[in-house]
Amino acid sequence: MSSAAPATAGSLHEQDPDVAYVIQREEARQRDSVMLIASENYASRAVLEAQGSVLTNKYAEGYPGRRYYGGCEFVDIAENLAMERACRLFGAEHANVQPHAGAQANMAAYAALLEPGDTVMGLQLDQGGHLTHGSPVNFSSKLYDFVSYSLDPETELLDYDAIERLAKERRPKVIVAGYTAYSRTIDFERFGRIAQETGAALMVDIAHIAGLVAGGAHPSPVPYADVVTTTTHKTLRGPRGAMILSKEERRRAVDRAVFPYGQGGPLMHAVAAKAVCFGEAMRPEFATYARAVVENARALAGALEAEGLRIVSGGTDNHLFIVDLRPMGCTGQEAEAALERVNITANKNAIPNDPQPPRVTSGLRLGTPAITTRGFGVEEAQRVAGLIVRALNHRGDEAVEAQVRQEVADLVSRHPVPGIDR
Ligand code: DSN
Repeated sequence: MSSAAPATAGSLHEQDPDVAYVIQREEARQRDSVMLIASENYASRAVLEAQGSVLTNKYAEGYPGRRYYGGCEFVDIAENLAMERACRLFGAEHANVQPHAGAQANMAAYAALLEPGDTVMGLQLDQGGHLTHGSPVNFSSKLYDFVSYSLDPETELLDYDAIERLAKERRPKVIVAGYTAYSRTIDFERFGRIAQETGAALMVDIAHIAGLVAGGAHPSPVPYADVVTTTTHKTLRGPRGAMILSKEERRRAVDRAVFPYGQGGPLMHAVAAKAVCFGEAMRPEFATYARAVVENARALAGALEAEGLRIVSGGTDNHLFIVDLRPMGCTGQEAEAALERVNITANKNAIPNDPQPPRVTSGLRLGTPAITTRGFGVEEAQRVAGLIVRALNHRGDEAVEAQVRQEVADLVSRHPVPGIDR
């Protein structure tokens, strides 16, 4: 008797060895390298399990208790858990946990606060902003009239007086704060005052620092911002995805801007994994983790500076910093490739007012969320600095690169990765 059931009963390894191979090799790459990409982290086994669950099979357009599909009683529990935990974790009045990614969260936040053509202020991309903060190649600048603010060229810090002057002159409807490559504490209270005095709404994108905010290692924008967007997979150490926090009065506008304006069916497996992540971030050990991320970033930056490299703005208060490679006669592109050869993963990054084009750059962005998750402390961070300097100073010297690769292997072998090594 023939069966209509598809022949898909086997494990991934049995059914599709090609894809199984990719996953196995990527696991090994993540385990065997020193991951210094500031926006990456290692999610826990529990987060991975929730995200890899049968919840991926479920359609749930709408919101808990108000769905367009039957059978939502269990995914409703997951979404309510995620919303309640997000609100408790960040002290927020409302959380929308459906955005698929940071760009979608920002698109929805703009839609909730703006009409097409309205004026918005955001930090220039090459100074540490984000594509969705008004880059000419992104929807944000096509839909809205973006006015960019920049860093003080001398100090490479946010210049709040200049931001206030620009806001008074241009009267934006929204001011965007929160960045992808800014290593200093952001004064959200001052941003709140500027927004209030100029009649703007304040939107803060904490995609990078959300875990530090949750863990008390960076001040929170929630008391001052109308809307806060974040991804959930960076310092927050959850599944790939995003969310929007807002005041209660913005709930309806935010929810409608996510669904039905910008998205269809939510990814309920990701929503459940976000609930797991928020639960983990509420534990006391997460605050210890957040502090350690910052300590490690300071140790790494300090050790590189001691070796003669220039750190943009002179240091870091958070999980990342930008190294100006010009004193080494090296571009960001060359540095990224040289580090990759010794199993240290980082990304090239523009320094403020970079003379090099974006594909080349004069800088490297380094971050410590992932190495801290696997248990590196200050001593290991300083050791990593030494390895980076050796790899860059001797780039192309195969013997030195082999030695550095061996030292990287020794270092990572002593620090198992949660979610990969059991
Ligand atoms: N791509 C992210 C980062 O690396 O900072 C921002 O979206």
